[in-house]
Amino acid sequence: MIRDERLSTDELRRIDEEIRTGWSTGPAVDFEEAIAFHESLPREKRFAEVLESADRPLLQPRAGVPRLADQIELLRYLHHEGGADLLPTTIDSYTRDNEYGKAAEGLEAARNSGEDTLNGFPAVNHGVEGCRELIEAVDAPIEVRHGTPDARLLAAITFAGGFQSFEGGPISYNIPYTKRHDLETTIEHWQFVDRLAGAYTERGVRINREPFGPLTGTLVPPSIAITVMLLEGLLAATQGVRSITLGYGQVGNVVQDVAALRTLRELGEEVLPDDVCVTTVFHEWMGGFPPDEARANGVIGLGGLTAAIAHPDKVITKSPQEFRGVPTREANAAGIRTTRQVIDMAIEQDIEIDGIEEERQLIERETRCLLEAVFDAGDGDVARGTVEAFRTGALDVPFAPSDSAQGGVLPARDDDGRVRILEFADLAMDDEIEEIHAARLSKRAETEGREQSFRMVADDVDAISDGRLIGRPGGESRAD
Ligand code: 8ZB
Repeated sequence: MIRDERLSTDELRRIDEEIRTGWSTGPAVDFEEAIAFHESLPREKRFAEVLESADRPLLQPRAGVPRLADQIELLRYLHHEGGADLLPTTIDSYTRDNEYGKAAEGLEAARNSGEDTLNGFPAVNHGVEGCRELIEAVDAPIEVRHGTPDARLLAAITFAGGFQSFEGGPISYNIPYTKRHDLETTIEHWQFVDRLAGAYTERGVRINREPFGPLTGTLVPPSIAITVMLLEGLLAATQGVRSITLGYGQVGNVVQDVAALRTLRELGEEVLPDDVCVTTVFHEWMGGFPPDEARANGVIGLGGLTAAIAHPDKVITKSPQEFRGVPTREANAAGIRTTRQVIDMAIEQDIEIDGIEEERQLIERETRCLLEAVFDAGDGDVARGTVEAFRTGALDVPFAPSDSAQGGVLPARDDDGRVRILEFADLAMDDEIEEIHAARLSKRAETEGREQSFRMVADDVDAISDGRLIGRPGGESRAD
C-alpha cells in the first residue's frame, strides 16, 4: 500500500537508472553536471525566484511547437510582443502518453515538411542538449506544461535540460486526463518526480512545482479543486519540493472566483509546511469559449478583472482563438496583452464586492470537510487517503474520465452563476453544506420555472460559449 513517505536516495537512484535506460535520450542525463548548468543560469531565468519576488501578477501563456528553432522563435515572440513574464513549453500528446517513438516520427515529419505535425514540443526527443539550447536562447524562466500521468522521464530530461518549473501532479494529471492509469501507481510515479525536484532543491536549485488547478475545466466546485491542490502540495512537500504554485480555474462568477483564490492562498499557507513557499496561479476560463474572437476577448477580460481583485501570483492566459484550439502566435500574444491591460487598469482600484467573505467562509468550510475525509480515509496518511477517498467517492471530480474516480458529483450554477453541487453522490460534505447548495439551486429553479435536472447542467456547460454565464432556458437573463 502506498505511503506518503520520502523516497530514499537509493530508491531515487534505482528508479532514475531504470527510466533513463528506457529511451535513447535518457542516458545523457547527469545530475552533477545538470546542477552546474542550473548554477550558470542568470537570475532572470530562475523560475521560483522570479515568481516569488514579483510585485504584480505575472502572465504566462501556453505554447509548444515541434521544432527547436521554431519553439525558440515562438517563445521570444510571446516574451517580446506579448509581454509574457513567464514562458511555457507545452509538450505534445505522444510524449504525454510516453509514446516517444511516435513523437520522434512526428518530429522527423515536422523537420521534413516544415509543418507542425505534433501539438507540442517533444522535449524527451530533443533531449538534454535540445532543452538547454532553448533555455539559453530565451531570456525568461520557462516551465514544462504537459498533462502526463507518468512524467518521470520527461522530468529527468527537462530538469537536466535547465527547466526550473514543472506542471502537474498525481491527481490533477490523472483524474481529468486519462481513463486507464491507476491512481496509486500515478502517485508513486509523481513521488519520483517530486523527489527529483527535491534533490535539485537540496543542491540549491529550487524547482517550482505547479499542480494543475482547473482539473476537468468544466464547472469544478472550488472546494474540490482546492482540496486536490492541497493534497498534491502536501505530497510534493514530503519529497522535498519547496516552491509550490497552487492553481485554480476561473468559473466566471467574480465573487466566487475571488473568494476561491483567497481560500486557496490561505489554506495553502496553513496546510503546507512552513519551509514551502506557496504561490497561486489563476487560469483564465478553461471551459468552452465563444467562437467569436471579440466575445472571447470579453471572457479573457473578465479573467483579468478577477485577477486584479484577487492578486494571484500568476495568471495563465487564454487567446481569442481558444475555440479553434492551438492559437497562432499573434492571437496568443494578444490574449496576454488584453489580460495585461485589464489588470493594469484595475489593480490599483479598491474594489469591494459584497459577499466575498461569506463565500470564502463557505469554500473554506467545504474544503476542510473534504480534507478531513481524506486524512481519515488514510488514517492520517495523505497518499493512502487520496486513493481511498477517490475509491469511495468521498472525494470526487465532476466529469472525470478516470476509472479511479467515481465521477458521481454533478455541478450546476446557482441563480447568481456560482458553481454549486446538484448531485453530491458520496462526496464527504456535511448536511448543512448540502442544504446551502440545495437552497441556492432551488432558487435558480424557481427563477427559471423548471425542475433541477441534468438539463440545467448541460445548459451551464455550454453557456459561456453561447455568450452567457448561466444556462437559462431560452437564453433569457434573471429579471430583477
Ligand atoms: C488543458 C490545456 C488546454 C489548453 C492549449 C489549448 C487549450 C494545448 C497547445 C496549447 C498553445 C500548444 N494548448 N497545446 N496552446 N500551444 N501547443 O491548452 O488551446 O487552451
